[in-house]
Amino acid sequence: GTFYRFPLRLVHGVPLMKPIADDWQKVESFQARPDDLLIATYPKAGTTWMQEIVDLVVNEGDLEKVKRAPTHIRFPFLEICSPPPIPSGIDILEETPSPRIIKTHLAYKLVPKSFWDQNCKVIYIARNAKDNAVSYYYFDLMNKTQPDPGPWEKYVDTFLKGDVGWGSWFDHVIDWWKAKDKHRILYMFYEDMKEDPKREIRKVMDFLGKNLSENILEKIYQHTSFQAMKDNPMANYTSFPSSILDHSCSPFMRKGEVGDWVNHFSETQNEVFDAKYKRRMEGTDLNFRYSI
Ligand code: PPS
Repeated sequence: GTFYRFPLRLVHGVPLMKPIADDWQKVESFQARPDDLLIATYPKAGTTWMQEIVDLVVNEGDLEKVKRAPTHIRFPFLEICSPPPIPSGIDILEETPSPRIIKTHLAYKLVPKSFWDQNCKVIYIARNAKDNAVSYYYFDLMNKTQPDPGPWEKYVDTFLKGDVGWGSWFDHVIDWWKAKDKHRILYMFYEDMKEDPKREIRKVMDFLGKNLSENILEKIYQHTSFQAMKDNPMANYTSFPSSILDHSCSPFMRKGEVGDWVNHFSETQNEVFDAKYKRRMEGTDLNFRYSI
């Protein structure tokens, strides 16, 4: 039913869905293990794609092994606290044997301190703000735990204000960018992955200390293409309860492209966006591409 539509509550200034905020103590005190790998993203930046790549790198291209379970089971979602039948991420993680690969959308400042105490590796993926906003809009339509996005005409404003689940895109990408020099963080871009997937898969292999053959790299590349993942029931979220993710509103594997924003942003929206963007990104050396 549509009754979920959780409201947002601020946690240290970051809006999170109410069940996550209510259970914050549990997230904050989470105990990371040294061999945990964290895949961190702003929502809709390429999490699922990276999860599939990482699983194949870790399992050295074993295509059968990565079909063992759907994405949301293979990679526990740290802070998620969904309505039943989905158990909380923390409860699942406590039962998960090492080495764990953990998904999070948390802003850098909200990541449980134990990840840094344990010197855990993190793979962060960032996506250009305009495509990220479009993707998030469609996701808010289909994900019944998120606040209703309202009409697209207003959504760009909502997104720019950071009044969406997990907060401001700007704070997210900038704070993680600054953090990458302090910790073992591989900072990746969705646009780079689209431009040259094999080059980017190699970066992941290097970061994880896996020296795999060209043959295996080719397999990973084939299996993680947009079309292959869209057709893969273990990667396309169709096995998730449809009361929460309603693929009839918008499929999880929607377009998987760079530059779809041009089909959505009006001229005015684009001007407003660019002005705010300039203000927020000035002084950073963080650069995004809007087409490839
Ligand atoms: S979530 O809910 O935050 O975990 O979503 P996330 O996986 O981060 O983002 C979903 C978007 O990523 C696209 N996607 C891909 N693009 C290219 N190649 C592959 N293999 C791939 N897999 C997923 C997905 O289609 C969503 O983007 P949009 O623009 O909405 O299509």
